[in-house]
Amino acid sequence: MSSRTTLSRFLIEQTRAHQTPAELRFLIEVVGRACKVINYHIGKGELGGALGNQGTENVQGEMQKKLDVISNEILLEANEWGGHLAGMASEEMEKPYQIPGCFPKGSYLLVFDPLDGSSNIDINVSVGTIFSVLSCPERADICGILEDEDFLQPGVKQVAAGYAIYGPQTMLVLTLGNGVKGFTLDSEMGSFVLTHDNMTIPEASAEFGINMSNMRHWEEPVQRYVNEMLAGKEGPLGKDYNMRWTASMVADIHRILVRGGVFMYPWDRRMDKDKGKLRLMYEANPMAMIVEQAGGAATNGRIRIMDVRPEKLHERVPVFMGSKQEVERITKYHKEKA
Ligand code: AHM
Ligand code: MG
Repeated sequence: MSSRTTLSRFLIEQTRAHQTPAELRFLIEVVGRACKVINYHIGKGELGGALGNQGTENVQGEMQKKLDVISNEILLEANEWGGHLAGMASEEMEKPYQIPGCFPKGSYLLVFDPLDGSSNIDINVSVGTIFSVLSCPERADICGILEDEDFLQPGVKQVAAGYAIYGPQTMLVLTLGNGVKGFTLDSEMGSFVLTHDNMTIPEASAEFGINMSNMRHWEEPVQRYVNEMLAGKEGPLGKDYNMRWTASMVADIHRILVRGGVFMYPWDRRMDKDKGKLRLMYEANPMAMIVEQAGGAATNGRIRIMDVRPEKLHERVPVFMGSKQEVERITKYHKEKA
């Protein structure tokens, strides 16, 4: 019988080799289990009656899909009773989720975007779940109510980050701060199996992803950067670039982890000063940790995303991440303009 490394076995081995705390190991297992349940509901699609709008708006003022709400519930319910968390925060909820008093509390905070790319659900294109794990700050009244401030830690403080991608194959991609591992869901066995042992992003690439329909609203450094790529072999870079954009950040970042490239969601003139579309805590920070752990880079155009000090739970940030050389070039253009 071939010995396959399941997520559980991988986590136990992490404890032996890197002293990963048992509580964190349990947390990751629970998130993995919740992602399997989300995967089940997404896979059912119309058969499960879960497609379409919920008819409500989230804190961001966006229309919620039924599956946004279902995925959020699944993650909350799976994680509230195990005693590993002090609290949770979700892109879909205005305030932090308090662990009910009947359950014990742990020392971690779980932050997530339950279903990223949800505009793609109804058209049967990959979507995902993004999560980030922080330590709960030590406070005397830790048994009391968690405040937004408890979560407002820069990305460098993350102890783990990951995403599940629900696509042709469902995968869990994970970092505990020592490289990036990819696990593929074996649906018959019901387990995530290690299939991508050392995910790395090449330093150079010739592929970019950005919503080009917003081009007229970008600032000059982004216009310059993209125009140079569009100029191809005949331009200053002397090579042709390819463009890919799925409008699911999880799918776009997954592609970059597999074959390189750069992903961008820049500031544009319709946004608040220095802000972006994507959320720092739920999307940018966890993806930045994964991308950096895979040898790539992630900035907001000026500084490393993981160094941004969050001021609000639902703060938004411009995002440039992927192959190092590309991210360094676009960051340089921003700095030259400053
Ligand atoms: P969501 O979390 O509500 O799905 O929004 C985030 C998504 C990202 O996955 C994606 O990169 C971006 O929004 C696409 O937005 P748009 O198509 O508006 O440019
Ligand atoms: Mg999202």
